[in-house]
Amino acid sequence: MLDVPASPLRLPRLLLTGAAGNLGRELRPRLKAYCDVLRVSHRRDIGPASDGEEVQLAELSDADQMMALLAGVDAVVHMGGVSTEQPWEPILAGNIVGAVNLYEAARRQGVRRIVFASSNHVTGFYRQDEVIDTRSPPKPDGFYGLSKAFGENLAELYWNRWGVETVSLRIGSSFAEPKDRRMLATWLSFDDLERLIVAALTAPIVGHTVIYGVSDNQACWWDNRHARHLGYRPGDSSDRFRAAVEARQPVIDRGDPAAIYQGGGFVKVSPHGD
Ligand code: 15L
Repeated sequence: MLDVPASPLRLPRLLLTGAAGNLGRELRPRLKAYCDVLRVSHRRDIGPASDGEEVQLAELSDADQMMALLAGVDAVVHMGGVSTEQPWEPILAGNIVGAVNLYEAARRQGVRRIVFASSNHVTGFYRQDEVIDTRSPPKPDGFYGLSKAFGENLAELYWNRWGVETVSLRIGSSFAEPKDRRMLATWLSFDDLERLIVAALTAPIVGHTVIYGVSDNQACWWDNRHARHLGYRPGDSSDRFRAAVEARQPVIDRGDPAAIYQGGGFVKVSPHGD
């Protein structure tokens, strides 16, 4: 958790969706420092509200529930929805219908800014020997990455047509520490995730900005120069884990698609279970 006594960011009411997910659980205590009231939401029970919180359960695919969820909210950190490769039906409900419901509710409730948890899997079929930026054409590595590309396009539409601002975070691998060699390049520490969200909420104007969510790793495939205006400065790097990760995984199979493409194992997960 960052030490934020003089944070310039203080929103009256901030909504966190997907509060019971992996990153939602990590963000829930952190985001409280940046708002008077943190509204936390998930589709299933997440227990009672603690100090400075209000809990409101909602199903992303239910337009009425989403409309109620966004009432009175100043900004949204949208971590809800499906976060791995899965069959089409749950992805359709959570990430396609759910995203449309979220943006339509934001438009009608007058919410000005959304921080959208997109994913590096929008561009997962670029190779690990390529460096890309946020204007490189999407190359999704599955239905999940495709749904996140849709979410980014939706954000672009709602900005151009209706002035709802979004920062789309193409999150790399946000875990306590990198788990394998790929994550030495894709790792985003929890503190850097917090820095990134604060930058996304604080920058005076963002329109629709896309940024890769990644720490200051020595090896990296993503160039964030088109998002410099956000002022995101990572404070962590995967380098201190390198020796341990390489010792754990000394050999890379160069014929394995997971070692060739940026999306890693996602490029070979079948959404059909075959
Ligand atoms: C993601 O988008 C997933 O939500 C997460 O579970 C990780 O697997 C991450 O990508 C990754 O690429 O490592």
